[in-house]
Amino acid sequence: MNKPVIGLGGVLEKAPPSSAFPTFRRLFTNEGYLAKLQKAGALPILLPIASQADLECMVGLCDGILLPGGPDIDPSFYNQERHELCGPSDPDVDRYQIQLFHTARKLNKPILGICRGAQLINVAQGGTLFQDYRLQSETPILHPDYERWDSVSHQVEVIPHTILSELFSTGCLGVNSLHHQSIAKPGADCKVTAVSSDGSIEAIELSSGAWCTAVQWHPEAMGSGMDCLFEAFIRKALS
Ligand SMILES: [Mn+2]
Repeated sequence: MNKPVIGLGGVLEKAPPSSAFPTFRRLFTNEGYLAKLQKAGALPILLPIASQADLECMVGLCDGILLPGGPDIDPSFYNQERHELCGPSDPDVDRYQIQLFHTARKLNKPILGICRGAQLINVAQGGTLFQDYRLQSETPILHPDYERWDSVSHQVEVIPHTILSELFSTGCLGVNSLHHQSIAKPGADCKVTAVSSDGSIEAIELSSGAWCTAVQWHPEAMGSGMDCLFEAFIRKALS
């Protein structure tokens, strides 16, 4: 069987003091994404920051693009002043991943967004974010629930007639929750596909172009019940 190549937009981080090269910046991703993609039959590769021409060549070699979790997007990308509850950002990574998203759309590649990836897709489409989940609701549920990082933290209502509702044949899905920001105003063509009980947008899909679905939770950290999301992505990458 042909194995599709999935390009990942990495995150930049300064190497920790314990590293042999503590002053270096590194591009990395977490193993969970790679493991789930490999389990679904894909060949994952990490894509570096590059010129537009080189990025188009690299994305052209890929059958799909995964936009993973990571730090908060700089609020300037959605025309807001930084709120005190907003976490640290790296505008270089934001710019690179937004460029990667637009390049993948231009080349009609399927895209899976996870956590920050979902927020990034929304921002790239002109939407906005809540800079902290407590700014959305006066009675929020705990979205940064790090104790239950790999198990169900809260339920989401899955909107009918969406990619998610076809994949998970249930209107109510238990998900983990490791985010402190969330989608506020959906961007162009961003259709909301899941919401939590406090009104937080937990998933979107794009209503135009190639298959693009994005979730606010972390399916790569959950059990095999979430594998169908990666399998659906890989089917689209193969088609
Ligand atoms: Mn949540």
